[in-house]
Amino acid sequence: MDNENKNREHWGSRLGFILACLGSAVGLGNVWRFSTTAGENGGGAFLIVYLLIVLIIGLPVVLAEFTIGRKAQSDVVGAFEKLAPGKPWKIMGYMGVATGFIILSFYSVIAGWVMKYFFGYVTGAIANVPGQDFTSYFTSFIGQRYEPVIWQFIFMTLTIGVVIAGVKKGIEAANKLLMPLLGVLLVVLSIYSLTLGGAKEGLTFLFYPDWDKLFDPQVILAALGQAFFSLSLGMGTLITFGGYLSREHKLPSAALSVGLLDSSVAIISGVLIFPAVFAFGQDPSSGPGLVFMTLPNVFEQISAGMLVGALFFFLLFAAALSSSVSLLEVTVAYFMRKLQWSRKQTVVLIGGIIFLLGIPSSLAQGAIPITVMGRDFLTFMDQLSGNVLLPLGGVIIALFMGWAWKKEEALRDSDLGNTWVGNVWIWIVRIIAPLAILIIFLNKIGIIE
Ligand code: LEU
Repeated sequence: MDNENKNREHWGSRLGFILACLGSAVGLGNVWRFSTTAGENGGGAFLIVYLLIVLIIGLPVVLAEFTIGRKAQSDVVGAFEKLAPGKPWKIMGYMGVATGFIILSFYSVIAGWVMKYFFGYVTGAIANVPGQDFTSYFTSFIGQRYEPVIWQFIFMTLTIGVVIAGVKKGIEAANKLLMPLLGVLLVVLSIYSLTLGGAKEGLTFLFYPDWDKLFDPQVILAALGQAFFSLSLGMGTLITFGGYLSREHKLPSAALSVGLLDSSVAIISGVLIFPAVFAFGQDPSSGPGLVFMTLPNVFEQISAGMLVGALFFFLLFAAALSSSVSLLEVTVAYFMRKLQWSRKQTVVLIGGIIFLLGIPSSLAQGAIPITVMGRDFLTFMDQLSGNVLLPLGGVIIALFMGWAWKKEEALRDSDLGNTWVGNVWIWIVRIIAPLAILIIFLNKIGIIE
């Protein structure tokens, strides 16, 4: 073992590693993005396609990221430098670091809104919204100059705090607490939601299979995109986390657990949101606004609404925090090695820069009209990362695994061995995954409709 490896931080346990990856995967995206996309794309039919895609394309790429990370024992740039010295693959690493910066900058803005709502429910301030007009309440709040930035600052400070504490004492410990809590809250709230009288309609909306849509290319593309975003694939989060894993932990079952649990959380979130939305005659397809403008109406009308609202926004906050921690770690791991700085110094510097980069996203919601290519700054950053950088990263990672490694080494290093599953995996990362991802990519940037 060389010096670098000896001093390297590692997870305390295999469970800690799985929970940290799950924490990264389960985020703001699972709670509303899954429900909205499922609702718009045929409910049950979407669900079938989504689960197949997670299994056939998502999990193999998750396993590829884990394999690359554990083998290299480095950050996302270092991994490619180490495994393919002098080759251009490390461009992927730089792209991953840039994507971490970009996503976290606007993710922390939205997470700040979640915190504002959480405190609104805890203090009861939300009960006094004039005329229960949550649409005006939300739009006037995000349109302010200072308050949303202050919440974004608080959220970034918490993220920074967890990452400073390190891999084992910070990220692993936080997820060991947050993930089970999230699971319990999610189940309790969804059971409660099913008692509100909209269960039949809500579940039909979410699960009814519109069979015509099963082969609809639009549905397949939507499911592919959702799987990708939800599993945090394509920017090296899982490479970075795999880099803190020691040799004795088996990778395929870890990939399977993360994929299945992430999908379960998405489905249970749908079971929480839709029955409640239908029970109170709200619009299930109000998209991103669903959480901030529609659900408060629901909470307003139920007897323990303030408590349920507080629990719901706490759940969302916990999910967002564990994802933001993983985004910050991708960039911090790289700069710590590059600058040879301590973890603390690096986290404060990089976290501070990301906070500053997020300010235009916050201001662009009404305070100052900052637009890029006809979109407000937050939407631009969101689309640039989700629609361009993540899919492209996924293609490169799959191709790297499939073509830059000898087949025998790839099979050995992934722990799959020369089995039929191993061989299927190799062909998925060589051909099927890159091709499929390329199709979403081209579709999203509008080259194919
Ligand atoms: N997987 C996360 C989510 O669903 C997003 C990722 C970019 C950290 O919110």
